[in-house]
Amino acid sequence: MRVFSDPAQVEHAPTRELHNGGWMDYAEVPARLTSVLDACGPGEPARDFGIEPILAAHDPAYVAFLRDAYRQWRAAGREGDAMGYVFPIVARRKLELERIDAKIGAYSTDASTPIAAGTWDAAYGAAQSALTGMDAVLTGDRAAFALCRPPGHHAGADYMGGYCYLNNAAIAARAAQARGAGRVAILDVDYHHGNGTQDIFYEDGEVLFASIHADPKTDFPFYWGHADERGAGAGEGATLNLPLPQGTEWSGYAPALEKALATVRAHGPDLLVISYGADTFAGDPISQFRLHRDDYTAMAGMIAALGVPTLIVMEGGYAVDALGSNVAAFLAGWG
Ligand code: OKP
Ligand code: ZN
Repeated sequence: MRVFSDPAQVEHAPTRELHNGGWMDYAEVPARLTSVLDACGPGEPARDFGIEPILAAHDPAYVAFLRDAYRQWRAAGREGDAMGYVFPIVARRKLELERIDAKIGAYSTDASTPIAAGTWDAAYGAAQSALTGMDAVLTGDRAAFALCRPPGHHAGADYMGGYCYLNNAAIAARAAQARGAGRVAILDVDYHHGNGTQDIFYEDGEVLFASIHADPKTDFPFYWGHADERGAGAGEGATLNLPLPQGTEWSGYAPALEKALATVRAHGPDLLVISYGADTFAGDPISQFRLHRDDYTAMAGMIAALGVPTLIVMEGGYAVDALGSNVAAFLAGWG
């Protein structure tokens, strides 16, 4: 399977995140990328499809903010990574804000998504990796792997959050639709619910969003991913959330996957996008499922059996030393 990434993706290196009332080392480290490249081979560089396909999934004012935020942060005299400390729940879009802190708060959901010097270039490169992988699938590959970093599934049309800035899976799905793949299914198997992806397609009946994740009653992102969220308007019924308890092993995971795959099959997709997170791994430092390396091959085999052209997009996975072999085990499911 072809593997795509962009060299700029390693230049995103925030130093810390706010969690449990204190500063923690940032878990979404550049070594994640090199761990996968070491295990899967160097792959191929992403091509540049420009800003347009990014704007098909994201609000232009948000993209402009993201692009310029670090410069504004430095211009305000700040050191280190840009991070917000006030998060509005009302009037988010209507205000003409000036101070960088106010803008960051208006465009983020949390304090675990800092903007560092290399953030924009890395997020842009990750989106281009997803677009390049999508191009491979649309031109005949039965599957391709976009080694995206930073990840994307917590980013909405106009907000960042959960280590995510641009929604790589959503950008690729929109690009596929623009090129004629009308019906798309996005299956999110990261440990965390893909709230940004869900949000972008919530009222879109052409794009199915199905997700298996830790119950948001106990896990980030808390406010999305509950079983009663099923889409709205034309998208009613095209969102499927299957939350599972902490401690879930393959024996509990596999039935949920069967259910998600039955829903994908019923949707009749021309194309499948997998948001793949290896943070369901038993050894993951920030997550609480108990899957093992061989489970990823079984998981992928079940997905590949659908016989639908598939783009795999990298999301989370924080056990850095095991990440490469977990990803390789997943890709091996396509044979
Ligand atoms: C991103 B992805 C632990 C805090 C965790 C953010 C989790 C983001 C996960 N240091 N908060 O879905 O893997
Ligand atoms: Zn995750």
